[in-house]
Amino acid sequence: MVLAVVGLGANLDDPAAQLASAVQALEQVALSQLLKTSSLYRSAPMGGPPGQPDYANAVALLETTLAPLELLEQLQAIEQQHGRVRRERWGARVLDLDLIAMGELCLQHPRLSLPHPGTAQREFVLQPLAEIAPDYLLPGLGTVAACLRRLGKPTLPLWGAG
Ligand code: ROI
Repeated sequence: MVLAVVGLGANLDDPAAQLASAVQALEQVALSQLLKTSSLYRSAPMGGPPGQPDYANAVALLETTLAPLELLEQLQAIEQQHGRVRRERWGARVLDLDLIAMGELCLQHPRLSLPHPGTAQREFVLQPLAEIAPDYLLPGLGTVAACLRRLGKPTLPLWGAG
C-alpha cells in the first residue's frame, strides 16, 4: 500500500467540470482508494503558448497497491476518456493528470520520474497539496509545507473566488 499524489489540471472553458469528472474517474481506479481531494485553485499558465486561459488545478491522494507504471496507465486512460473532447478547438490537452509522487519512491524511468521533476517549483501542485497533506514527505525535497514555504507566501486564489 502506498500513498500516491495525483495532480489535476484543466484549462478548458469549464475546467471545474473537467476536474469533477476526473475525480469521479479516480474513484473507480482498480486496487486503489481515493482518500482526499483538494479544493480547486486558479493559476496562470506556466509555460506553453501565450494567451492560454487560466488553469484550474487540484490534487488528489490515492491509496494504491498498483505499481507506478500501472497507475500511470490508469491516469492516461482517464485523460483520454475525459480530457480530449475539445481537442479540435484547443489543440492542447484540456485535462492533465500528473503522477506527482508515490510515497518514498524515487524513480527514473523513460515514461515516469518520481517525484515529478517540476514539483518544487510548482505552486499549483504544492498549494493544493498543502491543503490536504502538509506533512506528506516528498523524497529529496522535504515536507509539502516546507516546499511551499520556500516559494514564499501562497498566492493562488480558489477557482470559485471570482
Ligand atoms: N500551468 C498551470 N498553471 N497549471 C497546470 O496544470 C499546467 N500544466 C502544464 C503546463 C503547460 C506546464 N503549465 C501549467 O502541463
